Amino acid sequence: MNDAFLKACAGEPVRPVPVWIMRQAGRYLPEYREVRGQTDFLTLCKTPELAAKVTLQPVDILGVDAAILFSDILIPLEAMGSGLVFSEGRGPVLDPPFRSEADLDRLHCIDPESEVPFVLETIRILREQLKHKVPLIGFAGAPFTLATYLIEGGTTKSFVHTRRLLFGVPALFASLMELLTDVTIAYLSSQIRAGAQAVQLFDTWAGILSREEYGAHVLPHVKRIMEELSSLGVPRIYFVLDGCHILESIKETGADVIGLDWRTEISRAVSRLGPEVVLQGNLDPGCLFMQEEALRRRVARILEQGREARAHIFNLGHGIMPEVSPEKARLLVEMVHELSA
Ligand code: 1CP
Repeated sequence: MNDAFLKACAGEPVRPVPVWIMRQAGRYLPEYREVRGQTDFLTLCKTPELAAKVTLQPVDILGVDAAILFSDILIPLEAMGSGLVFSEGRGPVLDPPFRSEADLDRLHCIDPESEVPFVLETIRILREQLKHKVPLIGFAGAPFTLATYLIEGGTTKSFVHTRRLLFGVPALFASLMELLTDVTIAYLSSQIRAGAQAVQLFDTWAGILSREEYGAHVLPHVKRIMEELSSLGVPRIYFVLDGCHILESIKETGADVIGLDWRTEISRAVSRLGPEVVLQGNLDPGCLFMQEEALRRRVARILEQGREARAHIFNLGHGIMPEVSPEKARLLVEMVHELSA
């Protein structure tokens, strides 16, 4: 098996630098659209054979150094007792939204083996199919990011209901965060027991908070997740979008690998956090619209900065966009390998 990704996670500066792409299985791939054309998104997530099939697509088509389980961060919320639909135009809808104490009674901590068995079965199938290929990454949404979806009832730009609860009813917000932390620990532990060889915690929206608020309302929970998972022996990656202002707090979580978006320069992250950090990232997803030579220069610059860290895993700074050509994505993977060989 190609274990470059796992070595880099463990702090070994491997060459060529391993690369995978956030949201690497998805709509930019015609092969994904083909499978998705036969079924709706939730059914795809809940059918292990199909979820495994689309997980493998980017491994075979792009040549990435890791596979990431095909699922969604919102899946455990449905198992907790929330309604969940993915509507074509509006994105995810969680109904009814979480707004009061009474809403806490509708939700429970999940038993992954009985309530999301399809996720664990997908992992077992994938470990068998990936045996001679690449490692498998499991993942979950972090408590704050999950809380925003529950409270807003879906996607948002203003986060008004989340802010109203966090600042206006902090005790209730804290109870929800505690519950989501318990769920995340149970969920990721089960994924690891089923065979996930690394886990990534996605905290997409935590960057909307100030450093003070992040430290008070989010950091203790993420720290608890990292601590509880530490004995399971797999690397823990933590990704925050737009987290430049809370970088030191992100390090305090205890994650093994810190995922950066494109706004946080790798060199600056190293000078702030020290040369012992292991970093993942951080090409602007928009760079995949560049011409080949311009793209190559960007990739080379990121690889050069990555050498300042203890180890570096190449990735985009956020998910790949559906409008990107698969050929460009394949070229990116090839470039990373070539330029860092
Ligand atoms: O129509 C479709 O095919 C559904 C589109 C889609 C896909 C392909 C959704 C709905 N989720 C996914 C897969 C997915 N989501 C993966 C699969 C593995 C891979 O990376 O290949 C992963 C890791 C996620 C994670 C995820 N879902 C995050 C965190 C990462 C990030 O991008 O910030 C978030 C915030 C979600 C919520 C979600 N699910 C789907 C959509 C369109 C969204 C975003 C909605 C929003 O912007 O609020």
